[in-house]
Amino acid sequence: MKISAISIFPEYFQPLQLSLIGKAQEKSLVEFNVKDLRDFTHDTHRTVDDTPYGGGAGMVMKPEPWGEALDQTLTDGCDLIVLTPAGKRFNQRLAEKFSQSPHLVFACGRYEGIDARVTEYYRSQPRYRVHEISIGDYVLNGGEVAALAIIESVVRLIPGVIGNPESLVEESHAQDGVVEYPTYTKPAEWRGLKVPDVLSSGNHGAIATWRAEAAQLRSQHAERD
Ligand code: JET
Repeated sequence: MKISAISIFPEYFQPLQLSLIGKAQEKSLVEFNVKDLRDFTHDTHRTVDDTPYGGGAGMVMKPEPWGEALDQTLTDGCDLIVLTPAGKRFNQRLAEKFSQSPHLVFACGRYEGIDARVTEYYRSQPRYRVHEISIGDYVLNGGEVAALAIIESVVRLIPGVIGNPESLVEESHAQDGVVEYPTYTKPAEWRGLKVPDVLSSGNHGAIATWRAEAAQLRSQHAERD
């Protein structure tokens, strides 16, 4: 899979060289291509923003640098992902869908957002799929951190990236693709707190029942939506 990102802070993507994702790149399972939006400006100040039509606070990202950057980055059949708090909420189902794509392109906006004609224009091009995506109901200074979260969740689903694919199988059987029961390791007692006896019983049926009940209790306590 190819993953491109366009940002005025390409250094944000440095952590992709670390750990499992760095290894995936070394194994050529994924190829990253990060571009600086300012490289697609033509004025001496490398301007990427301007004042909003209609007035109001803050600055809006100009469409021309985005158009040039995207024209030089998008490929036929790719998925363009625009990070925005107004987008569709990202979840494991979308991570699985994006993991099937040949090429993901992340557009990381800043300030008060990107001129709305940019997504409008690329949506009108049938060779691309455009997704406006939010990672949650809060405001970030830019899309970079949201893109990193999505990239991590997608890349770990690419076959060969995770050493033990059993853990992916276990997750996909669980609700929303997440192991929701509490987990324990040694020691059997820590600060007066004991590991539930059933987990050392060797009775796999009883363990499965206990985990299902514990997951149920946990989901009642977790705040959802
Ligand atoms: C975000 C994503 O804050 C989030 O996304 C980054 C961001 C910040 C500021 C402006 C912006 O503009 C995007 C745009 O797209 C058309 O205009 C994006 C919060 N949850 N998920």
